[in-house]
Amino acid sequence: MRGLAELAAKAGSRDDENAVLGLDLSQAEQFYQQMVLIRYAEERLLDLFSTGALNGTTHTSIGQEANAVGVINALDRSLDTVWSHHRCHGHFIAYSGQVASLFAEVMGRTLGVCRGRGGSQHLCYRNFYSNGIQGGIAPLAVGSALGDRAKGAVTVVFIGDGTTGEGALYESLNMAAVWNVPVLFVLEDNGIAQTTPKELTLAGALDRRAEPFGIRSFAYDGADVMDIHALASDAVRYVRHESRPAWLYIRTERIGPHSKGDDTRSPERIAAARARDPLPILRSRVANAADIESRCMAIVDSAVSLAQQAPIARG
Ligand SMILES: Cc1ncc(C[n+]2csc(CCOP(=O)(O)OP(=O)(O)O)c2C)c(N)n1
Repeated sequence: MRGLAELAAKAGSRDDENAVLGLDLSQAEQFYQQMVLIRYAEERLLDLFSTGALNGTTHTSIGQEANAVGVINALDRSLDTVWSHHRCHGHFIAYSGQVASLFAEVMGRTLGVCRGRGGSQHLCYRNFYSNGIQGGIAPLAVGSALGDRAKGAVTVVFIGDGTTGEGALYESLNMAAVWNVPVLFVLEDNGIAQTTPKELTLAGALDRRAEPFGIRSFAYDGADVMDIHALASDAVRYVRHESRPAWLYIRTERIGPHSKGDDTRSPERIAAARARDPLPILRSRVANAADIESRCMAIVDSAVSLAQQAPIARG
């Protein structure tokens, strides 16, 4: 086994991070690389779960990669803050480029981004935080955005449609509006919360949910990462320059199950979700897509191997 310091240095090096995120590539290539990386990493996590290699549960964002990549690339990673939830791997990878640290974390290894104690849902790295309590991150995001306001920073908080049933979200919208907090609420509406279709629990429209609080809305229905990035950039500019909260609604599709095997949707409904897969939508516009896919597979292979070599976190 190699020394932990050497493994940690390899997993956390800044240069690796930029290469993993494809920051030197054209925008289309960069976004494609990040989306493919998220997809391959999450598919591998599901495989690893089935062999008992993970510590705890996992939720994947397969089908929703364009939201993470489109929104997070509209931010300044060194200044702005991201809050995420149970379905956080895509947000985390797009923010950090830390693939080995993610695998190690979810596998309960000391090399993990939270030393193997946080697991899949509780990641903390630089200005990125995730927590599995639905709605719990909304007040935390408003507080951190208020604290960072003087720096000119923007805070983004991702939520799902089911989380619009949590009262803490509305208290957060209210205070964000009253205090002029530079926070962008991003609602990824995949139409279902675990196994409950939104029509059974949510009244009213979600795209303008924040307007009664005087919060400006931006809305998109689709899976083209370029469109999402353009709209998110407008929203982030507005939040930063006006020092006001905003609401970015994205109608999206979850292709995979809620967590592992728990998909109660009909085959037709799942096929409809697959028809809006963001990867093929961008692939046709990326010249060297096959090279990018091979690179992403190699990154994931090496991340898993690195994570497997690290000691298991104990106690
Ligand atoms: C307060 C709270 N209640 C219940 C749960 C269990 N839970 C985890 S994810 C989830 C569904 C979340 O749905 P949504 O907000 O639409 O996000 P999605 O899973 O669709 O991404 C539930 C009920 C939780 N994590 N926190």
